[in-house]
Amino acid sequence: MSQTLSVPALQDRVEAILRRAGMNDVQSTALARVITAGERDGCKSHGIYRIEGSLRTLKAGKVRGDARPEIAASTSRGIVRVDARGGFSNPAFDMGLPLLAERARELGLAALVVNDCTHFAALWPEVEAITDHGLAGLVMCPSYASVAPTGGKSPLLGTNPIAFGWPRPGQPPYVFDFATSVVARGEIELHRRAGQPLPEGWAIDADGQPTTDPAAALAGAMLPFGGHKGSAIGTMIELLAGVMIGDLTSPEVLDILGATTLAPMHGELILALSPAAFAAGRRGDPFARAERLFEAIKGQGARLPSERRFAARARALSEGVTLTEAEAEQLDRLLARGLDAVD
Ligand code: NDP
Ligand code: PYC
Repeated sequence: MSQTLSVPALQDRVEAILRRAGMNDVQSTALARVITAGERDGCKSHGIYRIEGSLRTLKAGKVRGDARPEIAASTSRGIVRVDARGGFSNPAFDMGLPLLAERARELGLAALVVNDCTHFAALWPEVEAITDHGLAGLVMCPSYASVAPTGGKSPLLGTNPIAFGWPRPGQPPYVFDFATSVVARGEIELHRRAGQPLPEGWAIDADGQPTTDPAAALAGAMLPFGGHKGSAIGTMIELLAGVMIGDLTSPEVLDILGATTLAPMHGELILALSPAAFAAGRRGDPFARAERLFEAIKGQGARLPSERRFAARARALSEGVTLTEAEAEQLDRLLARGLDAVD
């Protein structure tokens, strides 16, 4: 039987599972929030499906469930650095956000660098947290080698997500958030579990031939979105959010991790920009001008990114989140057995 839970009840259940598995309060609270937000907003590839992978990574000793992030020394006022100390990225982001916002307001532009973190989550919760401060946000990170560069045949780049947010006074922000592969790897795994073929153009097999078989795709390589354009943006993310911040690139992550069934450990780059500071003394109010642009987009019948997600959120907050029988059973099993429930 399917089961419907209120959003707070689901969050409590997820948090209890993470604590039962041995995570401390800092890690379990931040993770439960982001996993529940994924489920609430209809983003199945980064919702409760991610719990098992997080626990597997914990059991393999590749992430520290007892980590307490700390603000690290930085060479510049414009760069806030947080050491995740081998824990998950989300509590480290939470810790750095207030200082990031303060510096972005002061300087116009500031960066938050998170080092030595495990990252499995969607980026939009972080982008929305930045827009809540009236700032624009740009967030990116590598993952593990799973995407072939355009013209290549084997996994090298990560699925490297990038997300952007623009604050909109009185209404939800403009936010996009996507992998630089055609889709997130989580989508391929969800197709495999559901026994569904992939659409054409998502992946190649281990011989470099196009495939619609999810298992062959997981053994082969995913493809970048938009051909050479996605390939170049994915490479930029390796450079900015890997090499530049002194952290791991996706091929280095895979070498260390040894498997794509575990959550990847690397760094993350978060930029916050003050539209008010950049536009000062120039034409018009940037927020009013942005609204005219959004109206023009919608005026053509197009939708803004995240509108589907915000609608799903509104539904979940009033009606709750419905889990399938298998999902509800999985949560029960993880709560009852803790780390013994995962390989
Ligand atoms: P999708 O292709 O599902 O969605 C990408 C974005 O495009 C969303 O903002 C979506 O808004 C928007 N969008 C979709 N269709 C339209 C449309 N017709 N018009 C306007 N906007 C549209 O994303 P991906 O599969 O590429 O990525 C899913 C998630 O996976 C992301 O949240 C990403 O952060 C995460 N991810 C995380 C990784 C990690 O290492 N941590 C790695 C890779 C991905 P809407 O949601 O409203 O549909
Ligand atoms: O879905 O591509 C993905 C992904 C990789 C790491 C976390 N999510």
